[in-house]
Amino acid sequence: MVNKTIIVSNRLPVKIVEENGEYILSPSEGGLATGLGSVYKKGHNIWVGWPGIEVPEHRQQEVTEKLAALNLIPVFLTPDEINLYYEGFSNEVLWPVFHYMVTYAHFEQTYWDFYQSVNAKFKNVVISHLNKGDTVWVHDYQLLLLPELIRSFQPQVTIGFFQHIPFPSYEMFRLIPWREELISGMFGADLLGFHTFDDVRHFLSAASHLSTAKVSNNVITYKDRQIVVEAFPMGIDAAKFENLTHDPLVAEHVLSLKETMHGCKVILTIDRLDYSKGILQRLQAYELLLESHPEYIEQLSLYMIVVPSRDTVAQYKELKDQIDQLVGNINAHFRTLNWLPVHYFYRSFPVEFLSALYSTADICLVTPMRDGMNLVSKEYIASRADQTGVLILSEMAGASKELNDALIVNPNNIGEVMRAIVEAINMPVQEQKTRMSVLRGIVRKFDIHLWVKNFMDKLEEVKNMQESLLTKYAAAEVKEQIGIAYRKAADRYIFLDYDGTLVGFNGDIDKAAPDEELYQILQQLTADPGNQVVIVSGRRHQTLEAWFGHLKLGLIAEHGAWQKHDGQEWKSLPLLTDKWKQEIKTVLDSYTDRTPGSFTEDKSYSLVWHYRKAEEGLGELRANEIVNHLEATVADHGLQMMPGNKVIEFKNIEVNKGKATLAWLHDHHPDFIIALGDDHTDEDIFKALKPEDYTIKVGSNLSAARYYLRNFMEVREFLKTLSEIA
Ligand code: GDG
Repeated sequence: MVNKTIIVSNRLPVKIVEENGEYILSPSEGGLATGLGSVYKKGHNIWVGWPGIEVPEHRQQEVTEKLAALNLIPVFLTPDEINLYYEGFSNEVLWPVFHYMVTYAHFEQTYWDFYQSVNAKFKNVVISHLNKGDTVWVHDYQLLLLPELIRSFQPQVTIGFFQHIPFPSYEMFRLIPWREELISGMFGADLLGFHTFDDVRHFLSAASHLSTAKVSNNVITYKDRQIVVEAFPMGIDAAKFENLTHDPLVAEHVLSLKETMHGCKVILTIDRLDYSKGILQRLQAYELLLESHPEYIEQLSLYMIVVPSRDTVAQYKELKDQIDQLVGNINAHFRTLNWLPVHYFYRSFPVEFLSALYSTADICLVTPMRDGMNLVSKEYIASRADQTGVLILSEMAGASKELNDALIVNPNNIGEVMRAIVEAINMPVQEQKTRMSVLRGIVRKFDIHLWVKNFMDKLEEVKNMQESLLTKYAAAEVKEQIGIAYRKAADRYIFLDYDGTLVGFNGDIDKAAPDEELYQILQQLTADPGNQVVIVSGRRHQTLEAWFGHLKLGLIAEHGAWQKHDGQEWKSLPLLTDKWKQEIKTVLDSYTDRTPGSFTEDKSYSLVWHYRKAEEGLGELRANEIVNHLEATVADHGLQMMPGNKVIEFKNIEVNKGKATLAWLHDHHPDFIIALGDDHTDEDIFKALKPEDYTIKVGSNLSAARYYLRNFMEVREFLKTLSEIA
């Protein structure tokens, strides 16, 4: 069986109309459809989605067959489903909240019920075509639950998810009554893609607040699976827009447009009717311009296309009325006998006409209040074959993160938008060209084809990473294999980290004392004369002495600054200095004063700033500030700064658990070495040891260690088993 790729989105990339009782299909030419064409049109690949019209049951078979010829698979939806899942939950809950327009949201229980049942309906269609090795790529906010629904049916399948609209900050997202369910739904994917890094950050923040998943950088570990979250800024079919500029039909449109505009400078705006697009505010900026700069009267034309959308919904109808009214007012107020300030069209046009508009417009004004990406801005750039033209772009559009050479504005700042228009009108051609050629380079390079490739390549990479890490879990066979090596050996070294490895974490560092079970395990291990057991910890030597001084153990404290061999005295590393401590401590104390729950631990040769008990998020924020603040000081003193598990540690560069472990082994060649640790300071041990030694990371499978165990309970079980081997 050949593996295939299944694309899933709310809408199929096709337009179906019924003419004289016959269904006529015309494939969509949108950018996404073109980009994904290279995927779903190949081999056995398919695209699953709603065909966009209501099809009576007795004719569904016929439509299904017609679509199958285009590799498209329909999910038929009833009017109720469209109304409640699509118009309702998707467009009246998710759309407004994700665009920071929460006052437009209606949190209706029936919307949610239908959102769940329609996502399940999509799942049924997908799984009826799904085989084990297939890849599924789910698109957008209408299908947030689908990844998990598919995964629960087929756990090994590869699933990618891309969201085309913004992901809001956690404070917005948490308002949704069904927020946890939405996050778990998305967790079904292996790769979650957003347009910008800000969306990624917001998603990771929501994920860490709303689930028990472990979030580290952009990798989420959830139910023993890694989910990668990445930004993939979507591009357009740039070549198509370039080629259109040579189309004779486009040239014809350009001529007639120029005639209509009577030599005025043309400002173009194109949007779907939506409150997120900032259409009213843009009109206000234009009105302000005409009021405060009467010299531009009869010199400018605003060409405004609003594409009809969702106008049966009350809020959209109201917006449409407001736009009509404002355009009417501006035209009534400023028009002259020969000149109309706003040319407004509430309709859509063929792409050749759009291309002509892009070519004609001196300025393209794109000022959404929020936009996932915004493709109009990129299409304008791709259409500027002669490198002139000025793009004014809202900083709230994802595209502003890439298109830095546009004039970037805050769309709420009407005065700033107006000033940007003035700047654009007066921008010298040479500057226009300098900016436009940079913008064109970006739009051409990062086009829709590269976007599809980057996403698919990353998805494959994530799957490979998961598989390579999967083999690292110290499952029963691995433990057995280690057990056999242990039994064969007569001279064994066992290096054990303490916090997080032998005991769980405690908010209060003094409370994580060893318990009876741990003492028993250690006693049993050390009772074997072939074993040399060494605790390698970041803790103070006094603490290790109090807890373990009475046992037959080797002790390494403060990451190696102090060592004690069984039956001997504590010794510190020679030539260490602690002169730097006061300077760093003063800075840390100033952060502690501003971060309730944090404190500084003072060890002989290191300082540790702890924030486990600080408010979630605030601790991380301060930790980042500290890192930035002290970077230079740390370098000056030859120190190292190590961010760890809710701590930042400052210590001399020579002090390192890896070096300490090697020093301990100096001149010894035992026939069995094992090291277990959970923290990234333990990574130094894993890297210092030889590849054939046994190294086990605790709590995560992202490590230089050979294997991992899930938590300290598993470590204890494992050590117990070893200690019982005769
Ligand atoms: C969502 C996100 C994200 C417009 N008028 C006509 C027409 N269009 C085409 C444009 C452009 C597309 O529609 C609009 O794309 P946008 O990106 O601006 O906006 P959304 O539809 O809201 O899309 C958005 C996008 O997903 C992709 O991820 O960028 O942020 O909201 O391609 O050319 N096309 C034709 N006639 C028109 O009159 N033929």
